[in-house]
Amino acid sequence: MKKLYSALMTAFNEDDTINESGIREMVRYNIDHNHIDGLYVGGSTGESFMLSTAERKQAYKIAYDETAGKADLIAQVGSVNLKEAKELAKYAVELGYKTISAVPPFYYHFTFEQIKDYYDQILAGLDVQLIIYSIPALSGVTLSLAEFAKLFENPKIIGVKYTNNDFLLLQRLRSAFPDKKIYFGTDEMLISALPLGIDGAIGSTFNLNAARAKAEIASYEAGDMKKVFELQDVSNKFILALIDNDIYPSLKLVFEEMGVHAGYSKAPMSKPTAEMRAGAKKIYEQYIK
Ligand code: HMN
Repeated sequence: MKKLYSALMTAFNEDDTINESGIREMVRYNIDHNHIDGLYVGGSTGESFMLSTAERKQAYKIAYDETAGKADLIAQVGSVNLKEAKELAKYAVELGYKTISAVPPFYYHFTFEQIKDYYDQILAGLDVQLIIYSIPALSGVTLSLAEFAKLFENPKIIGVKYTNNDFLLLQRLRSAFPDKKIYFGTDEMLISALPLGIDGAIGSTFNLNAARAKAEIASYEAGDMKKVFELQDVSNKFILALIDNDIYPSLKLVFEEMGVHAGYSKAPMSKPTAEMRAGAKKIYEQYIK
């Protein structure tokens, strides 16, 4: 059965400090209402690359406590500061995370050897499994099939969170590595990834749209492609409306409409304007209510 993970958001107060109760409410909603298989903590959706090391640790801890074993957890520890990535990985493992994930080191156009060494160093001495976080559009790092093969030689590297619309590479990865886990990360293209044998999906919009995504996966498994298309079509209207309204703050605004106090996004992300609030209310009424 394919798994669905929500990419957990980090709730902030208006002054950009972490809002602990907001994170707890979103975790609970995912568990109690979405019956989600797992949470991806500290990724892009968590606005993690704007957090201090201490704040990233705080987010892992809150998510771990609130989940209380009721869903799988993956801690994204990647950082261009390798020392920070290692410290975060160690911390997550000490908390009890069984799986971590890491974006490749970015910004400086590192060589593949440097990228490989980064992963090996993060994993050295830790009893944990790792999922590569491949998101070329944001990280600027594209890994080839041959490079994935070299990274996968490390038995602790069990798969990839694939946020990339290169479906040829996705198909080649599935064919070459039937035993590695592949979690797809472009929610609006789930329909195209399902036939390529993904193990599941991890995404931001599942926080609010899990029921529709699960129904899409179930329809795919039942062979009902007409239904798969219809469900993806509604999901895409919802996702594109969120993107138009500024996705991360808007996901939180829609949560607020549902009575889940998800707080704010952190600057330089926008604080909601009256127009964004009105947009989110409309999205809620049209697609979620
Ligand atoms: C994470 O790292 O938190 C997310 O899982 C990333 C995830 O792949 C999302 N990508 C980005 O936010 C860049 C998607 O869920 C994305 O938000 C969605 O497909 C809408 O474009």
